[in-house]
Amino acid sequence: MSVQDKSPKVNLTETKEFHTHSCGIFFKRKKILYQKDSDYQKIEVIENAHFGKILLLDGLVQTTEKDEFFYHEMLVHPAFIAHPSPQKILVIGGGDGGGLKEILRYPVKHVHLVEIDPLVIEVSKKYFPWLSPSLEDKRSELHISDGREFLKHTDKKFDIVIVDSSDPVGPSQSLHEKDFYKDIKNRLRPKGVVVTQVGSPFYHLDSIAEKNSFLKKLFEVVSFYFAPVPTYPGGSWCFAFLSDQIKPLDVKRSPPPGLKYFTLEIQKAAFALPVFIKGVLDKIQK
Ligand code: AG3
Repeated sequence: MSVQDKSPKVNLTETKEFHTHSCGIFFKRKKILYQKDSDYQKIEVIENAHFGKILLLDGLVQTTEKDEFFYHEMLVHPAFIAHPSPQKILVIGGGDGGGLKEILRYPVKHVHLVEIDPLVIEVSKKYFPWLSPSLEDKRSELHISDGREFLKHTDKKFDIVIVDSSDPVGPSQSLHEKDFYKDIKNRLRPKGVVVTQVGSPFYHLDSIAEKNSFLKKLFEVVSFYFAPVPTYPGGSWCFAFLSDQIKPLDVKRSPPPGLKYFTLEIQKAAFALPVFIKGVLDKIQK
């Protein structure tokens, strides 16, 4: 079936994200809703006929109105159904509130969200108000700080830590390094679980393999899983589930109602490793 562009032939301009030097994704813009250089990065919100509002940081798509549920549900629910009693939670990054919205579906006691860029929070509250009520929830506490610094200074410990960083360039770079995961590990309560996004299995497999090798030295359980995210490079995204005691397929509860993607069957399926990835990850010895 051929794809027909039924959008009106007006002179729309486009926003592009390059995934390599020769390919990427483009969005015809109905409107630029916001554009500003913050102290950390270029923040943009545009409107596209198909995806609705789209948030980009330094030109990289972070979240869209239409497909955010794939990423945010898969970032949060795999850990939350595997942990015996998730009460105290830390989110590093994720200032748009999308991950927090999923976390607050559980009866958690307290969620600390550490976002380096206050403008990301402000812009998300204004343009993505369906994500951001979570930022005002009485169980959430926001910290404007670098995740690395927060971990160095906090004396708190957490049941689940979610790392919702952007790509390993710009302000998120240090959130992809071994020392950062060491610091997280020191802040875990017994049976603690960490989930972090690690990139596109198609484009970033080398960096996923590198992470695998240092993560395996830190955690007993290092399990990668996958989810479709239509607007991210390659359309499929990879996450790492890390723990010393908890295994992702030993599930403790059903997911909460009202989700659009995640189910118990998805939990099982998501951790299956495709051949080309398994080959690369298995090469690394403990
Ligand atoms: N954080 C992961 C975004 C990675 C997208 N990468 C890219 N487009 N090259 C998303 C934050 C949403 N809460």
